[in-house]
Amino acid sequence: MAYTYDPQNIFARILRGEIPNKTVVETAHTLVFHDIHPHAPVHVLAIPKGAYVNFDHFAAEASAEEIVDFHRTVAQVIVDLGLSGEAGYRGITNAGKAGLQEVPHYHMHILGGRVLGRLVD
Ligand code: DGP
Repeated sequence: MAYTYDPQNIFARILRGEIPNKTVVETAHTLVFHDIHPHAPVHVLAIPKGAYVNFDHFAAEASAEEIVDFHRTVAQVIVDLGLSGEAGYRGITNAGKAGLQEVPHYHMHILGGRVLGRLVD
């Protein structure tokens, strides 16, 4: 599969420091920041720093180091924000047209802080 990445997408611009963000944590390969339109008391976005359009692009082409860094960072944020264990959370990634993806840079939404609705459609 050939993936086309738009370097002008909003998250690329955030990574270049052209648009401000409320950072939760930044590592060598990953940035986690607060969603501008939160759908829950906790709603953060985790993105790899590399130029990947969606999950399947990231999983297919990122290095093992990037993939491990991303997931370990997300796991630490889940703990640090008090979502681990009983509290709970939801991790979601939208891709393409069917997934209603708005920003074409791979991101995982992490939501928590309230009981979330069921995924119905
Ligand atoms: P998605 O539909 O999965 O592509 O969701 C994109 C999310 O990105 C959406 O929840 C709103 C958020 N978002 C869009 N623009 C910005 C921005 O400039 N800053 C931040 N922090 N979040 C943004």
